[in-house]
Amino acid sequence: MKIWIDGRFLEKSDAKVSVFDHGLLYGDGVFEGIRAYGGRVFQLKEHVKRLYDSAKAVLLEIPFPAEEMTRVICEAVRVNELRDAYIRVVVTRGTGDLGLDMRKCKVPTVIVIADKIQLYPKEVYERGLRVIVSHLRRIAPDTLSPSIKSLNYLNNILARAEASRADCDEALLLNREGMVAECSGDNIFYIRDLKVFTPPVHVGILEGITRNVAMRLAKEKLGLEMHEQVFSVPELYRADEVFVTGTGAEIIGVVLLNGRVIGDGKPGPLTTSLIRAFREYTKTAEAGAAVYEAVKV
Ligand code: PXG
Repeated sequence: MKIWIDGRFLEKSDAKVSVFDHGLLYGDGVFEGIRAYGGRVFQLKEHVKRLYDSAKAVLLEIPFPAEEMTRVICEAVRVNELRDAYIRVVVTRGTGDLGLDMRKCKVPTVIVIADKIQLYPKEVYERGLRVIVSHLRRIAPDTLSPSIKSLNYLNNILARAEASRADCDEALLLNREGMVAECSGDNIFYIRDLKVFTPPVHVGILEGITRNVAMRLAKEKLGLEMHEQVFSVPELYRADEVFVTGTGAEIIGVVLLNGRVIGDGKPGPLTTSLIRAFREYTKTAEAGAAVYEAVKV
């Protein structure tokens, strides 16, 4: 596997960062997780845009323009001869000294990893996700905005660990007001009476790219009403269907929440239709940049 780091492709064993990199020392940096389906990088423009927005928000200047990042991401897929892939783009503050001062970090470290995708096992899509509500609150927008995809993921990781220890797959986090925010690595939706609901961005969530696609497909392909609305946990208990969206998960039905069975305990019919619509969409030209076709032109 070849990894792009600071301007060149290196073998995995040679692709290394300094122990003085502030990404390691402080989680000072931003990242994106992106999928490729059949040689198409899914929602590439949207992911690159979010990366540059995240970087800007933390005063991190990526040392080349978005167009070049787009090219590097496609090249990383091609060099590794991947079609279905998981791509991780990481931009750290770079190497500095042991202090917090970002001015000591002169050059950001930029890493693009394109690897084989490890899908959730098929049975997870079939049996559905078991979720707990975490005791941890989602980090507040006035502390570190969850809309910034930063390298500080301990809030999410500790919530996920809580889920694992409770023999569940995912953890749902509430905001400081106790309203539903998002899961450790996914956005959350519910369906009731043919209407679809998801928390608005101001609740304090990552504006998921899969979330935005799912919202569009629910409206356009399934003909459902879509509402971005603030809600609390009991509304999920009485929902017809609950599902999560994310680059890793794509779309997965939730069947158990804090010990309450959702719907009839299986992924719901509309969720299943939405998963089908999503899979179809990933194959379309509109869904993302075709990295192998790009070579020919
Ligand atoms: N909320 C949070 C906190 C996330 O980290 C999402 C929502 C969904 O966003 P996208 O844009 O991916 O639809 C995420 C992203 C994994 C994995 O391995 C998950 C994410 C990122 C990277 C890896 O499960 N979730």
